[in-house]
Amino acid sequence: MELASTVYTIDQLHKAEIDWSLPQVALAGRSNVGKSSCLNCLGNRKNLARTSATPGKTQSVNFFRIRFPGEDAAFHLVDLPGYGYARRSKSERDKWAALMEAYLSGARRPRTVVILVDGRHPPQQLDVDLVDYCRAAGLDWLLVCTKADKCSQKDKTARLHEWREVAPDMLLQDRTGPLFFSSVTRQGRDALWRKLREAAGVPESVPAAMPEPAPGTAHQSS
Ligand SMILES: Nc1nc2c(ncn2[C@@H]2O[C@H](COP(=O)(O)OP(=O)(O)OP(=O)(O)O)[C@@H](O)[C@H]2O)c(=O)[nH]1
Ligand SMILES: [Mg+2]
Repeated sequence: MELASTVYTIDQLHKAEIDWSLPQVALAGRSNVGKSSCLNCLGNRKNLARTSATPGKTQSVNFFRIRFPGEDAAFHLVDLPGYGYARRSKSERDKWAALMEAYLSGARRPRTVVILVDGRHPPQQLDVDLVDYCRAAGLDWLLVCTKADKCSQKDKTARLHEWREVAPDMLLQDRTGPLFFSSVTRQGRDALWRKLREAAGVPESVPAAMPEPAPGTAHQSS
């Protein structure tokens, strides 16, 4: 996994030398929900994407190129700046909204938006708005509940019910409900990788069928 491009403005988005032939899967969610930490956990790296306890750390759209050892297929995992950080000025929020709109509705938009929400809290209006936006824009989306290490079983059950209520269409994509993920314990990491690959259209290769035993070597029962 490597940082391929960083984009701060709509102008840069149009001019950036990004390999647009690769599928893109974007990580979106409120500031501080753990998008950049999730990316670092996926990539087994500490500081590939910059994280911070102060919300509003990621201010740019960051394209990370993913390629698996021994495979030709590649895709971009895209770390997005978060929304809902109250201490941002109106002009900063407007700039964020314009950049998101340009990216998510442009011709080079992502295939799938992974919507990260904090597993400790019920659905927030801004998260539901993003789900609605994806629906209206015809973008595939999937839900990931972050900070699972801080979620009790009660939290998890509650989230499952609440999100099924808010987004019953989630069941079409995701029969088991939201995925719980922790970048601290790495819970859900393998499952998330599988989902990301599926979303990018580069599913894990199915192991080849077991080779036929060579003649004469088959076990003979006596
Ligand atoms: N306990 C716990 N803390 C987490 C987890 N993921 C992230 N954090 C913490 O949450 C804070 C925010 O993490 P970031 O990854 O920077 O969040 P972000 O969504 O990229 O935030 P912005 O860039 O501001 O949009 C940091 O202090 C992280 O250490 C997690 O799975 N468990
Ligand atoms: Mg970030």
